[in-house]
Amino acid sequence: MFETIKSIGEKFRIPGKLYSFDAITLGNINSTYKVIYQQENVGFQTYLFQRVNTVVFKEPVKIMENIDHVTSFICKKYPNQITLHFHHTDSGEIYYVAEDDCFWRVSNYVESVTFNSTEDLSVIESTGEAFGNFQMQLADFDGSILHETIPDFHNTKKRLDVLFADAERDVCGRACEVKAELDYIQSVRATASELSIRFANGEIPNRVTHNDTKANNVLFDRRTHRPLVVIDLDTIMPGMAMYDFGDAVRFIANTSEEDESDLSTVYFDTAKFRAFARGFIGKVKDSLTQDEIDNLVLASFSITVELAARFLDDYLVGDTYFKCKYPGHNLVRARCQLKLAKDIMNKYDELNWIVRDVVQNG
Ligand code: GN1
Ligand code: MG
Repeated sequence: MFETIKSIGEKFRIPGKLYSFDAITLGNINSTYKVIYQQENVGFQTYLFQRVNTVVFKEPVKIMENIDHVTSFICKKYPNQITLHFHHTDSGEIYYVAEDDCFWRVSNYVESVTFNSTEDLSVIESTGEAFGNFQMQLADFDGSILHETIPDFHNTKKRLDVLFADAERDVCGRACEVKAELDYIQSVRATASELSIRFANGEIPNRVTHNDTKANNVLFDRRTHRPLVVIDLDTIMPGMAMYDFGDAVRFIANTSEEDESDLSTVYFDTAKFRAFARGFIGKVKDSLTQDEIDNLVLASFSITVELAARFLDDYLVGDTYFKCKYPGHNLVRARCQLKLAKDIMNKYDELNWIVRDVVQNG
């Protein structure tokens, strides 16, 4: 790997001598490395190297175009804000396709800390502020210039249709193991699909959204724990604002990890939900419609069921999409998300009440 990293660094004209590299294993799709160079007169300089998963992102050049548009826009509008900068190759591109067809990009490394899970409600509120702010900053960005890099990425109805079609085909012979999960998803299929159907019919505003609002996609200052920058811009596309909210709370308000196998520890934490809602809604409430606000909880439920369906589907077709750390990892992930979805449903009225209270009283 050292030789690969070294040769990629050369393509991006990184000066100095490659000193060390470490894999960052948080993502489920791309491969990311923190790479340190020793440079004359500068000392140690850190970069982020990423190999984009081209099975998932079939047109990676389009992703880079999207990212370029969005980061340039933010950079121009808010020149003092930290943004991601991508390095150019000799031929002036912000990516490099190696001989083995691997797609590489190199950006600045922002010294920071991220939170996978935290009990600190003020960090959770700040995460909400960061994603809400991100959406606000892009409110006047022309979304029509963005490519839809993964078509129907958050089209819950289609995701569920795919799941049931794959369960029918059952290429790995695993469908018999997941009958209970399929039955549950079938029982909530209409409810979980509702918003995506309304969105497709043009009844819900089409906004520029992040589409992967996990808490660890916000970088925080190590000392002050204030948000510095929102990262992972691969899935920036037109979408539903409330799904960004929902995706964030299904991750941050989980009392356990996203892939917890001990389901007795998996709950949807209402205090964490309130903290995130305060941060997010505080930033976006004047731009969201009443209908969007009224459906934030349904969106949280829907995207949780959607992700469960995506994990379950990947399990059924033989684990080809998400990186797995052990056999059955996708099934564990799916069960965890389903447990969470059920708990959101149990707390549905309380969560809606919290949203109303946050909108009125902050
Ligand atoms: C994937 O690789 P990562 O962690 O950024 C996935 C998201 C899922 C997430 C679940 C392009 O994101 O949609 O919510 O895993 N990204 C893609 O952890 O499918
Ligand atoms: Mg991502």
